[in-house]
Amino acid sequence: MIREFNFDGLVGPTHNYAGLSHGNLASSKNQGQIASPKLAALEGLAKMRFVAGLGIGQAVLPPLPRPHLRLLRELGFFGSPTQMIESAYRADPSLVAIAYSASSMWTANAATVSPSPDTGDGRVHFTPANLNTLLHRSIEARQTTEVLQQIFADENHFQVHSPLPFGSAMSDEGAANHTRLASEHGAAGIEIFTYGRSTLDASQSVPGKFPARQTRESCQAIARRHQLGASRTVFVQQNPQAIDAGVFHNDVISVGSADLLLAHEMAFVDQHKMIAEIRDAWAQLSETPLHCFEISNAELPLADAVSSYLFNSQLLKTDSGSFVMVCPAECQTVAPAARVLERLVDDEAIPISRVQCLDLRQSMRNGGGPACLRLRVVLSDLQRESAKPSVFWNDKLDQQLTAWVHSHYREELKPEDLRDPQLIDESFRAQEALCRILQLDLESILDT
Ligand code: SUG
Repeated sequence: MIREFNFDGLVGPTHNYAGLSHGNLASSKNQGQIASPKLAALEGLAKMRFVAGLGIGQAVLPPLPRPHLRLLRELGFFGSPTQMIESAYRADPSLVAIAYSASSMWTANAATVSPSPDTGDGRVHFTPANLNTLLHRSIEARQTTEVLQQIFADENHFQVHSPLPFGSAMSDEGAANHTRLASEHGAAGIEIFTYGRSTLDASQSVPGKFPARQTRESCQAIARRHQLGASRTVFVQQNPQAIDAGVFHNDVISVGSADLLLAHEMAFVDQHKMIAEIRDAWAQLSETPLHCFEISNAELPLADAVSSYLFNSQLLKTDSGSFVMVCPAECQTVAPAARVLERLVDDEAIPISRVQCLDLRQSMRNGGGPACLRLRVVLSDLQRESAKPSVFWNDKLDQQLTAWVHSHYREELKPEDLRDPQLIDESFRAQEALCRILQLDLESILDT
């Protein structure tokens, strides 16, 4: 059997609101707020528990160790970790926030993943994202590569590539800009790559208010590395108007899984043409229908799509063949979004049988909804058995992780708390304890 596993990022103990992501409206708006790392981590665990309870594959990825001391050293700070944090804080507190960022929780940005039914060599391919656009995210790339290599070590089944070369031309944000459609998870699929700009084609690179984080060239490179057939890949440009309205990743404006695709009408450039291209690619692969629905701007204005994060939902295909849609709780308070959800469930033509809103406010305040918090990996039984068993969800892991959060996480973290020397040890001790639970080798992940 071939199933989808949702690898959720555990929220790290230094979760905070530093306003580091220009173009991500929630991150800018909440800069300086008091964060609760404990609540954030517990909200994340509650989501995993819910998804696992539906019978969907669930697993975890660890937070990356923070502070990232190598970064501070590379920026010219020296001495003990305490000395480096203190001198960096005096030079510029935002450098400390960058070194401490818990942004690895958004594992939709960890990598792009192509499952074996799609790849030329029948292995699962991973390209860790270089996250080149923002410094606090770019420091994830090497550590994520190491984590994925430890979990998916068996080269008979998996290939974990290196991230694409750093530099603006190859900017890559991972699965947040990648959608896989297939009649069922185990069937051959089409992979839709979304990009904001092209470095070679100036007409696709009109500068906007906010950065376009993904390039067409990086998408093409990943498709080549993953050995995807040309007739089964579609490259789609994000609508620049949407990026300027706060759609910094495509998963803020469209979502797809298996044979269902939902997109806001302002998601893509030449949207009608692109949807026709997706339908054509689908028709060559499958005789079953592709359920593709566009939500109009009249029904859900772009600003409400961004504030509710409706498209950042998880579409989970259950054994019955219908979908459960896991949405952020904000969809209940943004009236047009609440009405869209009602319609999606009521409409017989749309295979969504249930909507579940979950409270993920701690992550949402940094622009990370349910879909941002997970990386989808489709695995056969044999592949599942070949991956590291200790990262897969079960009741025991749930209890261990819950206890771990309660004993290592602060209730509150203010921006100035990042200067507190005790946080360094606290954070690394939490990481050591977690690596023992997940049986990961911390030394190799540290990237010192
Ligand atoms: O890259 N926020 C993340 C949110 C990522 C959401 N992921 C997806 N859409 N898949 C980002 O903008 C904010 C950190 C801060 O401001 O402290 C941040 O990095």
